[in-house]
Amino acid sequence: MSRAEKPHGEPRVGEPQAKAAGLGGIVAGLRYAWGKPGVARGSRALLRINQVDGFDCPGCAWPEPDDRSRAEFCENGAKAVAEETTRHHVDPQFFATHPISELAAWDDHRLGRSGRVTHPMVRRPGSDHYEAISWDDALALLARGLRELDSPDEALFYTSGRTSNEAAFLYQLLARAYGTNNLPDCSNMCHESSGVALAGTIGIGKGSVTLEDIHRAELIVVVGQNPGTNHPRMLTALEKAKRGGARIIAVNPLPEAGLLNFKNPQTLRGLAGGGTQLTDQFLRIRGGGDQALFAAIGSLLREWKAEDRAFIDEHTSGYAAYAETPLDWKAVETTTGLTREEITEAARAFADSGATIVCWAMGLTQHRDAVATIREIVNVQLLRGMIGKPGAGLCPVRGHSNVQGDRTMGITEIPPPWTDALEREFGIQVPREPGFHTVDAIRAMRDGRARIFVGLGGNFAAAGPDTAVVEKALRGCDLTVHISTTLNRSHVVCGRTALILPTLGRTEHDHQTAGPQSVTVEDSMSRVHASRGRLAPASPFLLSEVAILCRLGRELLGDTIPWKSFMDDYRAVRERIARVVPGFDDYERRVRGSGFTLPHPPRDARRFDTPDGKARFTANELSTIEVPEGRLLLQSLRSHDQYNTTIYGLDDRYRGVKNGRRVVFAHADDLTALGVADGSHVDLVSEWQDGSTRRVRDFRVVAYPIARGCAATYFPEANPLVPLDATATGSHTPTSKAIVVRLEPAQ
Ligand SMILES: Nc1nc2c(c(=O)[nH]1)N[C@H]1C(S)=C(S)[C@@H](COP(=O)(O)OP(=O)(O)OC[C@H]3O[C@@H](n4cnc5c(=O)[nH]c(N)nc54)[C@H](O)[C@@H]3O)O[C@H]1N2
Ligand SMILES: Nc1nc2c(c(=O)[nH]1)N[C@H]1C(S)=C(S)[C@@H](COP(=O)(O)OP(=O)(O)OC[C@H]3O[C@@H](n4cnc5c(=O)[nH]c(N)nc54)[C@H](O)[C@@H]3O)O[C@H]1N2
Ligand code: SF4
Ligand SMILES: [Mo]
Repeated sequence: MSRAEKPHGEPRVGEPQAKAAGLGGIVAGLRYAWGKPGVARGSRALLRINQVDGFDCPGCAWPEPDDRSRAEFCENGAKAVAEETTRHHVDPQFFATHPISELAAWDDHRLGRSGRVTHPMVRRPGSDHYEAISWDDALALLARGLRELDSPDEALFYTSGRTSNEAAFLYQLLARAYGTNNLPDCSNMCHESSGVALAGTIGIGKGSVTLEDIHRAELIVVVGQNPGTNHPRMLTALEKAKRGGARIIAVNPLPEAGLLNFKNPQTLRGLAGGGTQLTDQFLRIRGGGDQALFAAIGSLLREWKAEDRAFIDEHTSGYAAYAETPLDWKAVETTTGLTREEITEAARAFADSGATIVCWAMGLTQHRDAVATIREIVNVQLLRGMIGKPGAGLCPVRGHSNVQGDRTMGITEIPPPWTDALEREFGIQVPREPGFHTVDAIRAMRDGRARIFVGLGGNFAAAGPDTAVVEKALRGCDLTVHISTTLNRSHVVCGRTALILPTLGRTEHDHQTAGPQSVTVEDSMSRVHASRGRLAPASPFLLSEVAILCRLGRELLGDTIPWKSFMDDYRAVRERIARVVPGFDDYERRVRGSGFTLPHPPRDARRFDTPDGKARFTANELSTIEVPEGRLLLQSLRSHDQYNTTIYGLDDRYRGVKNGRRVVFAHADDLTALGVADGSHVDLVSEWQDGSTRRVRDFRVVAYPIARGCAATYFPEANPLVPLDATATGSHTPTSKAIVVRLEPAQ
């Protein structure tokens, strides 16, 4: 076992909450924010979140409304800011005290809580300690390593979704000018399935709704998403829609607090009152059942002749083949765990609605058949003509605050459509073969085909699947480099030589030769706006992401690309983005104020950039995940007290868990059938189709109102259970929501 096991004593389990947020939520956020950085720094930071002249919340990618109230943030935004503005520092003395081998045994909570890295650090071959290094030496070491590789394809350039547009654009430019498309990113583990399904059907891999559409919808279906924890301000938008008469359906194996009832902390009524009952119908679906659900809804809509014929005839192709797909109700009921009546009621709501939005997140994308599932959602929306219509559309709700922008800026292993323009603009040659996505990047390191790993943010060691394989892969590298804010596991599961390059966070003042700098980001609804940090940096030795990349670019590639001018004034970067990336004309001017929304042809004009110019219906074979007798389908999800691999605390308030993360939720009847007692301790053993098993130890069993046949535990503790080869068809996303496990008495 490479991770410290059972460090926190016994978790306490109480009743799950039926309501999200309210005063409790905001107090929890503020206590967290103010406890850490001190009242003045914390409140100053919070007042600047999501304001027109402030910084973009580093939390999630949910958009800001135009009428921003003064306190436009949520509990988790406050926690994300507190994490960045912490007064805990990881300095050279820290590393002198704690050898790497010791730190590798700490859990993610303890590592993250150690705080902000203050100096560039190097671990030299054979040493068990990081030591301080100058920026010049660190970047020269990295450039030398890259130059000495046999091929640029032996280097990996990973990105996590907090990186700004400017840094993302320069990073892909640097990787491609150097000669590789090896740009794996967190999207590969996140919404890739959405991108693939949407690009193949509506011709663009992004959602088709704006925040205004959510407010105007008649029906909103929230599938495989837990907004109360992960996109808290989405509840405000749902509440507004609800007040306007919208109906809301939630589809989830768990009755998540925020989906059922919401107390809006931004209003007096929400602070004191009983809150809004959000959900009209809750479908407690079996994990992986969503493809069948939407196939059945589509079938009913066709049977009822509830289609929008004019839309189908004018804007779509493939209807005939889709309409011929047979539906086996028995299989639908088994796969979904829902009754025909429940599904019919939901289909009625689709038939009755003149403006429907379907929202989804990881509960759909991290399944083997994720792409087919999302295509079935597209089918249903096409049937009813729900694209390019106010109050209607497709809404994949993105995770990291700029993950969508990073993709727009070319962070993908596939050369972007504007590669020719990139080549012309910078006089470079870009290889046309795709590079490695995340899972292939792990394979390449494992097999010695990749030798240098560079991470622009993120925590690859903890976020990736099959932890034992990932850790070995990273340790096998000649060099691992992390451009990071806070300490994390990937710093201590490192290559023979390793660098930590500490960088500014969103909240911090970024001063360059031309003066204070802003960066820009894109939210989940394609709105691009500026973000400017205001606080003093955590340490005088930090460089911005842009500065680090420009200094590396100069060192590695010389001044054929004007790195120095980019670093001095980010407007020069935006000027280039405007010339290369479609939709960014007049970037500098338009991004001021509350920003601008990028073009989206299906949303704006019912135009579909597919080969035949039509939105495509697809016929998808219905497949189900086989869960053998005596096994459960385990999903790994987020607690209320974490941001991905950053563990803020050990409680999961809404689900009634305190002081512990090693818990596994399962239905009481399943536990009885398995002979496992509520409160007992088990090992989780995953079974993969090649006969291999993987084990994590000592999880406290929690009887929970989850769908039958399913179980849930937290990410990243569950990651060792996900086999590297268990990926979604078509998108290569690890199937973190569908792991076949057996429970064994804790050893
Ligand atoms: N506070 C906070 N905010 C975050 C994050 C965080 O860690 N903390 N992470 C950010 C990131 S990167 C992302 S991608 C998003 C993630 O946002 P979510 O997707 O909401 O995150 P998860 O916790 O993975 O929750 C998945 C939800 O899907 C449900 N689910 C699981 N399997 C199925 C299924 O088969 N069918 C259906 N219908 N539902 C299913 C789960 O029960 C759970 O409610 O949040 C972002 N925002
Ligand atoms: N089992 C399982 N695995 C999963 C998931 C799951 O649901 N289940 N979810 C997947 C998903 S959706 C995602 S998105 C990935 C997340 O994978 P990653 O994006 O790799 O992980 P994060 O935990 O978001 O990265 C956190 C680290 O980023 C650094 N950081 C924070 N802010 C900044 C910044 O402004 N700049 C820079 N340079 N660094 C910064 C900090 O050092 C912090 O430790 O995990 C995936 N893995
Ligand atoms: S909803 Fe997301 S972006 Fe908005 S304040 Fe909360 S964490 Fe930040
Ligand atoms: Mo994500």
